[in-house]
Amino acid sequence: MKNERTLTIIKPDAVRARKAGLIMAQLEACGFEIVAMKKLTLTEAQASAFYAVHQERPFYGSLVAFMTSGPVIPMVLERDDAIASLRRAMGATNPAEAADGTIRKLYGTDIEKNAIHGSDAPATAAVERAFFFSALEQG
Ligand code: 3AN
Repeated sequence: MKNERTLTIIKPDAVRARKAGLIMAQLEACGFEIVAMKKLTLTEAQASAFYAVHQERPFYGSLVAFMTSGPVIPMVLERDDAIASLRRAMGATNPAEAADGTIRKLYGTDIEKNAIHGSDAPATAAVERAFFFSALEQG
């Protein structure tokens, strides 16, 4: 889809490791425009709500604790086929299985602390963009 938008989050592990700038540069080199961006620390309630789809999974509590452990940098990204392109640029959920050169391979630590989030479908991208950014902020 032309000029598609998606939501990414630079996760607390990558922010803490001061890799946010490198990740943004890599995303821009991949052709993404950063349409909106902010830095914040999620509350437990906010992280629980964002990952509600995973609430029955055994890793949910740990994931929420990780995502609230420090600041995150959510961004709205735009390019053609943004959702699929971002998933490719991120690499597999488990950094050990991610392709060489992908963001998770380069900056992820393990399957939980994997540096970056990316929406997985148009419906979730719309919900996740609205979770962090108002219509005004997204232009
Ligand atoms: P992705 O982020 O690649 O779409 P999801 O949606 O399956 O992967 O998982 C959401 C997040 O939950 C992951 N980014 C990761 O931080 C965490 N996660 C996924 N699977 C596991 C697991 N088996 N153990 C711990 N954390 C996990």
